[in-house]
Amino acid sequence: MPGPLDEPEGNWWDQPINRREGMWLGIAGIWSVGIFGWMSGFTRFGDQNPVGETYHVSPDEFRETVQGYKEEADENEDGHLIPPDDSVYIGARRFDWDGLPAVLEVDREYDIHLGAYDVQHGFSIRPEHTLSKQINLQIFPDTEWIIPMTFDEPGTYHVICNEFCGRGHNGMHGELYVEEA
Ligand SMILES: [Cu+2]
Repeated sequence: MPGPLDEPEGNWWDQPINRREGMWLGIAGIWSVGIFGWMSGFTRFGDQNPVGETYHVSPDEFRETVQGYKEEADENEDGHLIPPDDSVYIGARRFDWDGLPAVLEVDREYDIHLGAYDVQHGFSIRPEHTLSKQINLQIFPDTEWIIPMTFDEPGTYHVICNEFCGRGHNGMHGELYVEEA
């Protein structure tokens, strides 16, 4: 009996295709075209895509904006920031989050302004009771990204960097406390 590495015998390369093989090739072809269409449909109709506007801003400018926001914001008894209005500013830097921890109200729509002071960072928000559930975004220096966001469940949300940014990356952690109004 020939082994798997032995060449098959006879003229095996120009046999006519049989009915089953043709059927499966057809199914695979239709499936390929279908998922290709699905892919472009996802970017057009899916509401899972990141939204919001982006602006060009220098890291220093953005740092100053966050500083101004922090001075305007209130603090609760634990020293956590309470945004003065619907705008929340978060600056990513090696290796912490400027503007966190912050306290937000449940069911209120905020504009989350994201930016980085130095290198590219990842922005992942995970509810404490379901850490595997997450939103996952990228933050770039030179870009301010404004994302409308509403938290529909109160609780503690962990903010972690998920883009390797240097030696302290694994400790880059902040918190959002979502509370009843
Ligand atoms: Cu990082």
